[in-house]
Amino acid sequence: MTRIITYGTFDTFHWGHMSMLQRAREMGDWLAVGLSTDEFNKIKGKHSHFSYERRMEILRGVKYVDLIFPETSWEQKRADIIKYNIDIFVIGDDWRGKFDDLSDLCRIIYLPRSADISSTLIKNSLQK
Ligand code: C2G
Repeated sequence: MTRIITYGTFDTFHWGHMSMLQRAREMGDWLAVGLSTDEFNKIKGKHSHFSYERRMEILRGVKYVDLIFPETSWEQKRADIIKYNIDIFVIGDDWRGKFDDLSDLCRIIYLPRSADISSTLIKNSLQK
C-alpha cells in the first residue's frame, strides 16, 4: 500500500485543488491532507474566505481524500510523515524545492499547478 501526503489551505475550493488531489491520490492507495488552520494561515500570510471547519467539510466530500488533519506549523511535516508511514509527499510546483529536506523520509513530488484558476482570482471576482 502506497501512502501519500499533501498540504494546503484549499480555500474557495476549485478545479485546481480537485485536480491536485486526484493526481496525488492516483500515485498511491491512500491520501492524507494536512489542512492549514486559520491560525497557521496567518503565519503563512494568507487569509481564507472560508473557515477551517467549512474548508474541512468541503474536503470531506472529495472522494480522493482519505484523511484530513490540521496543519498548524511548518515544522510538523517530518512527524506527520513518520506517524502516517508516508511513501510520497506531493504538492504543487509553486512550492518546488521548498520541501526537499524531507527526502530522507519519503519521495517528494512537485506536480504542475493548474493554470488560469486560483483562490485569489475567485475572491477578487467576488469582490467586484
Ligand atoms: N493548486 C493547484 N492549482 C491551482 C491552485 C492550487 O494545483 N490553480 C494546488 C497547490 O499547488 C497545492 C494545493 O492545490 O498543492 C493547495 O493549494 P493552496 O490551498 O494554495 O495551498 P497553500 O496555501 O499554498 O498551502 O505547508 C504547505 C502549505 O500549507 C501549502
